[in-house]
Amino acid sequence: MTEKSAKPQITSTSRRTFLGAGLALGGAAIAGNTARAAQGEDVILEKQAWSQYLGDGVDARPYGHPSEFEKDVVRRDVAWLTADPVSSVNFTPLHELDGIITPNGLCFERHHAGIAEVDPSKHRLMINGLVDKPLVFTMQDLKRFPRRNHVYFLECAANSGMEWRGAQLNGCQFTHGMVHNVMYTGVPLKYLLEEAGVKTNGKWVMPEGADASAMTRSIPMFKALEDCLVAFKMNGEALRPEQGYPLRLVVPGWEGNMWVKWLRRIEVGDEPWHHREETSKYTDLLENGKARRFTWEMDAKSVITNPSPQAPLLHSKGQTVITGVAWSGRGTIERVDVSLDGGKNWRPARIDGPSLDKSIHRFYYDFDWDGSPLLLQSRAMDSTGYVQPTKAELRAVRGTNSIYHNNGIQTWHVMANGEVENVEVS
Ligand SMILES: Nc1nc2c(c(=O)[nH]1)N[C@H]1C(S)=C(S)[C@@H](COP(=O)(O)O)O[C@H]1N2
Ligand SMILES: [Mo]
Repeated sequence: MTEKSAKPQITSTSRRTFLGAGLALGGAAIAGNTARAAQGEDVILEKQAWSQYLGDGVDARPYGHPSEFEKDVVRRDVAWLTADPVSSVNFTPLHELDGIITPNGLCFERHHAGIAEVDPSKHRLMINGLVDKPLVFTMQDLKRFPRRNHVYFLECAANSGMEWRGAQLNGCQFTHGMVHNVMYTGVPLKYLLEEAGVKTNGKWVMPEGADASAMTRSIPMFKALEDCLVAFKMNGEALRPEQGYPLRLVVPGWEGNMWVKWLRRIEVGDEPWHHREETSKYTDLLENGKARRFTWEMDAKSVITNPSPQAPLLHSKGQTVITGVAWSGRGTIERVDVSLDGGKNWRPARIDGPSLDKSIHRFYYDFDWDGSPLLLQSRAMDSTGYVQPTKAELRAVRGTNSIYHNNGIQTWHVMANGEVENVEVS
């Protein structure tokens, strides 16, 4: 590890737009910090209402909800990205989560035509096209096939897309929150294709959604047979309507757009369809005017979730936990490094919790903060040896016209008062 002393240049985001709730951290919250130890002693001696009265009974909450004190832990949208909420996106509150699983009610949502409210008794899955025997399955039919359980991340290819040209959104919820990590239960698509009998010239599949957008994408047959799932459960319970109830396609490690929700049909063909979502969208315009297409795999990426602009440090120095998430569409995360000085020096972080293929990994860096400003970064390396690039490295190859597939290293500027802002270093 070489020590360099040049001070990095910081390009700060404008602080005009404070997004969402939970950000109004005036001086008060931080200034009052030193008084907390003494105040804590008073509170331990006080008798609280909850120890003097009976609580709710087991009949009060047939479906559980978080504590009312957690009411700010919600998905949020960004006003200027939401011309119409039925064709928009909201973001996972990554800075409020820990471990690797995203709770069902906090998984970000991306809809092109709103949330379809599908009656499962009237829902069917058809397999047609280049097959020996076109089939139509009911939900009950699907549940008679052998099923599998897998934890996978889903990342929208547009995640961090607003940051291509510079630091913009103040919070990892907004810069990185188009990702969730869920345990799916479903039937391998391979079994259903085998049941229908794919003809020898069947080289592609086209999943179609039952929502009003009739979302369609072309997926090569090798991927369909390798690990795609037709899923009906998330984290043990039925899919949420937002996530495609009663049936969604799971396309591990590949861009979220291909994970068709409210899945109603899979057509088998001999070539890709070149539909809207794989031509005018989800292609990356390079500097020379050519576009990359079929950029299916999600490259290794990481972000520090705490501290971050929505989650400032509330103490002035001393024992401090830095934590974040890392994932790769090509396998597991082998290693995450953390920098406190904008990428000059790197130290290995500790990966904790399950290390699963194409799943989010949780990392920690525990250190003694001296109270001085920090330029925090994290850098992931996946099981193929691929290392997450800096934003400068990414722009050198891909230019600045892109929206999709921004996996560049994120920088958070932690100020001496504990507040954090989105910046870029050069
Ligand atoms: N039927 C259908 N499937 C869809 C979409 C949609 O609008 N309709 N959006 C896609 C996009 S762009 C993404 S990123 C993911 C988002 O999944 P989520 O809402 O579970 O986060 O679903 C994909 N599948
Ligand atoms: Mo997406």
